[in-house]
Amino acid sequence: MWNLFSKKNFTVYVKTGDRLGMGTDDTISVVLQDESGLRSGKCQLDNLLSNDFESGRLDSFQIAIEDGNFGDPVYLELHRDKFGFHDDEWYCEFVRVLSEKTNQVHMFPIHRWVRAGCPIKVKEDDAVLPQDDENVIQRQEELQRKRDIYVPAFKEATGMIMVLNEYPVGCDHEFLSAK
Ligand SMILES: [Ca+2]
Ligand SMILES: [Ca+2]
Repeated sequence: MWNLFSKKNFTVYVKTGDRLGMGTDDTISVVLQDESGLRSGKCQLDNLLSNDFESGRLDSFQIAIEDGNFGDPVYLELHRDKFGFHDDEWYCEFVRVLSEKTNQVHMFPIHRWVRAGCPIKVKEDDAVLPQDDENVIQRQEELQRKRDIYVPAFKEATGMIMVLNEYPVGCDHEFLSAK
């Protein structure tokens, strides 16, 4: 029973994309889930007096999970909630979680824009192909969103150079390499 009284401490590292506009001042939170399905609460990542999640930064945060039975995280949910009226888009490269108890590092690749109110759920070391993606609906929504962005822009663009210039930085990688 002693386990119930020992918190689990984690250090959460978050890498923000390094191009202009990729940083945010919105509220960022994570939910961790272990292999037995236990979920942490929504942990807000916020360092006092620090401007977190700016372009190119690797920020680190300490979080504690009260439930001592919580194991090591295998799933991660990443949330962005608007801080003000402005929708401050954020591009996250990855989240890495260090368990202080086991000294294990858990890597959660993100490599995408995180939409306000639409949490991204990723599995540890997730490198699945699109057709094997467990989060099919999420993937479809992303594709639809890309179409919404790209289609009107293509009509107006006169060539690839202009196309590249007109897109939000970071959105173009998957799309262009998939062609
Ligand atoms: Ca931004
Ligand atoms: Ca910030």
